[in-house]
Amino acid sequence: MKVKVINGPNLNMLGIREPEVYGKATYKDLVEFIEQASKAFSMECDIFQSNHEGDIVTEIQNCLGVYDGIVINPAAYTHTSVAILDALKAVSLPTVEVHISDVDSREEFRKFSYVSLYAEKVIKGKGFEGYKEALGYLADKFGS
Ligand code: CA2
Repeated sequence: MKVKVINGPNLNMLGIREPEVYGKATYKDLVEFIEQASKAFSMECDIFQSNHEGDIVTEIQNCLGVYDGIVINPAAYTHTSVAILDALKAVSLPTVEVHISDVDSREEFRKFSYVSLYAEKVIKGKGFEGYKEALGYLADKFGS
């Protein structure tokens, strides 16, 4: 199976600022972690990061007919973006939402997610392991 992993704004800053919230590992470390995890599940996996809402919408649209599932950490757009929710609904692919931090135990505004209105599974507060769990969920679903 083929999965697209999409990371939203500022996740490219991992390891550079706020290590107390997001850990010390860098975005490059995250990419390597996801690539290793996808190999362990014998999946094909492409990883995309953008700081721009429209680019994320386009990337989701381009998944149609190419990927079997999506793992997405929409970052701050989680809490604001109807456009990303609509794009996910439009392509209608199995989607897992991942958050590195436990958004429920942070500020009030992080408790609501537009993407959760579509995602079939949401993983919060498990650090990089959350991405592995998300890939494992899709691997189980497709029996890869
Ligand atoms: O916990 C997560 O994965 C989040 O999606 C991360 C977003 C935040 O807006 C969500 O509420 C929860 C923020 C990503 C920013 O990442 C940074 C990493 C290092 C330094 C600064 C920001």
